[in-house]
Amino acid sequence: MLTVWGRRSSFNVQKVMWLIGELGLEHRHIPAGGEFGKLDTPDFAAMNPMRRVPVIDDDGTIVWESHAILRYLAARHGKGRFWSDDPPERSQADRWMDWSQTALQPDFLLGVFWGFYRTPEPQRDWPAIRRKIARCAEHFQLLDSVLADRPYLGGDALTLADIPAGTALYRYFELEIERPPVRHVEAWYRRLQERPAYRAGVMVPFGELRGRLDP
Ligand SMILES: N[C@@H](CCC(=O)N[C@@H](CS)C(=O)NCC(=O)O)C(=O)O
Repeated sequence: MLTVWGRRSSFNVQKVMWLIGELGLEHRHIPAGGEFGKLDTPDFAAMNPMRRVPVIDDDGTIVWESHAILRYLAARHGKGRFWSDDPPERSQADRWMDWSQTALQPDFLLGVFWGFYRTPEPQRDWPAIRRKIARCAEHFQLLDSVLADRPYLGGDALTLADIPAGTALYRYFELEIERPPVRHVEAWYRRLQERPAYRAGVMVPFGELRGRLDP
């Protein structure tokens, strides 16, 4: 049996819940982190010394770090569908996953989502927020040019390449911020919204997080 720990409002948990939905895996979900706590218990620290969510236990195999979990689940249960066995093809997914984690996520999730949305209005650092919004506009324009000739980041079908960056789309398009027109990204977002696993795992209303700097 697969068990997943993590609150559904967590961006990193959402990536994992989306893939679990795509794979149709039976699982048990245990809310943890934020208001649900549990991360400071010895049992949780024994699973993940970083005391962060998501964490999974797949029949005794414990994995933490969202991208490590995505790769593990795709390799273990995906039969090459989301993360190819062929190294050149697999690198298509890996490069977009790494780019999302090291470029898009710091600018969008930390810079914009935390800097703007999760920070109470009087504490917002507007020059920094504007710089990060502009960086995100550049990131999404770059993705727009890539998606001009393919429906998904890795090519013709959904793969792990889409999951980290695709998870950012719901919040990016819901926030009241300036965005450049990015019609290929918007078409990709519409394609993702047609997937029940995306709607269930990622399109989780986040109003409760506004102006809250606690986890
Ligand atoms: N690099 C880690 C980051 C994990 C992380 O920072 N998770 C956040 C939620 S997105 C967390 O556990 N925050 C503490 C909390 O929710 O209480 C990953 O990708 O899994």
